[in-house]
Amino acid sequence: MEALNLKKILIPYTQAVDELKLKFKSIRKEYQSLDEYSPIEFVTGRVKKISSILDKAKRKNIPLNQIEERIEDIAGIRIMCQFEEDITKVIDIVRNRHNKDMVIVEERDYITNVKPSGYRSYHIIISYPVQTTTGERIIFAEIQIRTMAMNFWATIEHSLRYKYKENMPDAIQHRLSKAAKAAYKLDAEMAQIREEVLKSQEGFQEESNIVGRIFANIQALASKFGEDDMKDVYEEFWGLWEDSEVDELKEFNDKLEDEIKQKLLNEN
Ligand code: 0O2
Ligand code: 0O2
Repeated sequence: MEALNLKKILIPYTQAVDELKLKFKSIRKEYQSLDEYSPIEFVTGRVKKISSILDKAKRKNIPLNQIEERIEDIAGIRIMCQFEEDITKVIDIVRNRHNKDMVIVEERDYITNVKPSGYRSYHIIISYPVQTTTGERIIFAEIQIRTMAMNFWATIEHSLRYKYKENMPDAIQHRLSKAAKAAYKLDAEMAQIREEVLKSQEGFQEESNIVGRIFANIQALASKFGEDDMKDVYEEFWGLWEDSEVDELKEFNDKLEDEIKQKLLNEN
C-alpha cells in the first residue's frame, strides 16, 4: 500500500483556499466599485496544519485513510462582517452559489446555538471541485462567517485553548466566558448604531468620490489651459475641502464641469 503523503494530499486544499479567498474578496470589490456597502469586511483562509489534522483525527478516532472524507475543515475560509445582520446576507450569497461552483453539504449555526465555550460563528461546509493536473478532485471546505467581535473572541480563545490544551485554568475559563458575553453585547450595541455607522461610511465614500471627480476635472482643465490658470481653482478647492459639507463640494464640482463645457464650446 502506498504510504500516506499528507503534504501531497494538501495540494488541492491549498488551491481551493486560494480560489475561494479570491472569489469572496471579489464580491467585496464588486460592492465597492458600485459604491455599495459590502456585507463582507475581510476574508482570510488557511489550510489546516498537518499537526492539527493528526490531532483532530486522533481525537475523533478517524483512521488516517479516511481523513479527507471525515475532516471537513482541512480547507478553511473565514469571512468577517461588521454587523451580525451582514452574516445573513453572506449566508445568502453562499446559498446562491449552491450547485453553481460549490455544493452546500451542511450548515452549522453556532450563533443561534452558541457553543458551551461561548463560541459564536456560522459554519457552512461545502464540497468544491478543484482542477488538478491529474483531473478534477472534489474536496470539502469549511466557510466560517462571523462578525469582527466574534472573530476577536474566537482568535484569543483559540490561542489560549492551544496553549492549555485540556487543562485551561478555571479563572481563565471564567474570564473567557465573561469576554464572550462582552463580545455578544458589543455586537448588540453595534446593531443599535448600525444605521448611524452606515450613514457615516456612505458619507465618507461619497466625499471621497466627489473629491476624486474634482481632481480629475481640475487636471482636465490644467492639461488644456495650463497649470498657471488653475492656481485660483486649487486654492478655492483647498479652502472648501477643509471646512465644507459634501453638498458644497458637489456644487464646486458642478461649477468646474460647467466651466469645462463652456471652455470646450468657446474653443470650437
Ligand atoms: P487589504 O489591502 O489589506 O484589504 P493573503 O490574502 O494571503 O495576503 P491571508 O492569508 O488570507 O492573506 O490572511 P491575512 O494575511 O491574515 O489577512 C487577509 C486579509 O484580511 C488581509 O487583507 C488583511 O489586511 C485583512 N485583515 C486581517 N485582519 C483584519 C482586521 O482585523 N480588520 C480588517 N479590516 N482587515 C483585516 P489583504 O487581502 O491583504 O488586502
Ligand atoms: P483550527 O484549524 O485550528 O481552527 P470540533 O469537534 O468542534 O473540533 P467539528 O465538529 O469538526 O470540530 O467542526 P466545527 O464545530 O465546525 O468546528 C471546527 C472549527 O470551528 C474549529 O477548528 C475552530 O476553527 C472553530 N471552532 C469550533 N468551536 C470553537 C471554539 O469553541 N472556540 C474557537 N476559538 N473556535 C472554535 P479546529 O479544529 O479547532 O482547528
